[in-house]
Amino acid sequence: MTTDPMPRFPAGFLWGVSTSAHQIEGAAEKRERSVWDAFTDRPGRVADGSTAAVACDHYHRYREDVALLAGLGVDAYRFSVSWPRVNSPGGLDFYDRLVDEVCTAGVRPVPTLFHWDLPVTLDWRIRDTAFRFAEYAARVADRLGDRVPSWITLNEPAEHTLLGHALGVHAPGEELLFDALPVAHHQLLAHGLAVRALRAAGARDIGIANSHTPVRAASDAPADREAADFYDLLLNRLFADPLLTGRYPRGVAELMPGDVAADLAVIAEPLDFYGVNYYAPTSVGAPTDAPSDAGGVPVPAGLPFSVRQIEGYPVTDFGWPVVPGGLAEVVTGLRDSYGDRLPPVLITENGCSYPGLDDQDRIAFLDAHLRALHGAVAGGVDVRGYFVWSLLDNFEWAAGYARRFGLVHVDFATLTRTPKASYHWFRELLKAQR
Ligand code: IFM
Repeated sequence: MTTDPMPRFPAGFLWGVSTSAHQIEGAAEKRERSVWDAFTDRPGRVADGSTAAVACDHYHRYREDVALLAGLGVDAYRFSVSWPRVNSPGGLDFYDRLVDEVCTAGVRPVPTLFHWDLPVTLDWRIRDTAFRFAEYAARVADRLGDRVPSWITLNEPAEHTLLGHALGVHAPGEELLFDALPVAHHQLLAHGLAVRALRAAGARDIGIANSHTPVRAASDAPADREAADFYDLLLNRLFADPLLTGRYPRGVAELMPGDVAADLAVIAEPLDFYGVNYYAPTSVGAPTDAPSDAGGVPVPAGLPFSVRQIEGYPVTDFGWPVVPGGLAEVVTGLRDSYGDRLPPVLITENGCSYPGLDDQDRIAFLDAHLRALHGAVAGGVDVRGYFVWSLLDNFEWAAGYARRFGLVHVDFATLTRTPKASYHWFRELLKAQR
């Protein structure tokens, strides 16, 4: 890691950390069940057999967690609102208290309205879910809108579609493969309807958090390049194109349910910012006879692509390659592809899983990604903020508690929070950026 000082980001750059409700809140008995509760009840679905029933117990310890945010000196806190909790008595009261606490700490609350914990009674395969989501967004905005300046509708609809509905390794555990495409469309429609509902409730700063992975063809062979282009379409363009251009990539609209032309006008409601979650690039080649592995996710044979190992980079303890330049590549690529249609970008997630309190590897990861991002900003890409994933070690979905992304260590037996070396490093970085 270089010892040169971190270059300065532009004045007003928003520094933050991210979390999500299901991964940290616990207090499952005080809310409706979500698809994730049902999924974790199925034996063998979560690596360590754990559930998020208690998680970090943030529901009861949010004051301690907000004090950690304040101590870090961040400008903004991205958290998510649990739809099943809002459906339950007293649920909105919790977010009321949380938002008050965050504001009192001088931190800007940035809620995400959907981070994968769909009420178990709902189903994204059904179009009506999009309309229910807009109603829910309006309820939350009605209650919190007087203190919340910025809103995020959905987190990573690509992963929720692919992992949850196409491959079945996340909740709700459907293995629909390409029949999962309506799930993507209904989430995008939900996003557009929610943007309208939030604006009608007076919200002025609205975006989405989309995951992006630069896709690298395994070789120059035409079959590898074709497979990589298709993967790029599925993971990146399927979600960015309709939002930013009002069109699906060629060939996709025909696969969506019904006539989607009118829906696309809703989906393309102008955004105030575009959130990017970046973790790693993906190497993709032509289909193989055997299943492949995408960062721990088994990709079955029989699809029109296979996922390959990226060689030549260190890996996190999840096995994900550490490629800081990929972050610059994503934001530069978005600017080049979408031009003026791309609103200002916020990096809504970036981080890594490593064990230990003296997490020098996490410091090196964040340092290198920020330097790469700075290069893109200096090159003219309009990036306005950066959020580390995550404030706390938490329930890492199908990996359970074994993968630790936090700046703050959580002992899941005692729920004691201990800031890691990366927490102190990030605090000093923020001080130097002021
Ligand atoms: O923990 C997740 C988060 O919920 C969504 N983005 C990726 C993170 C790390 O896997």
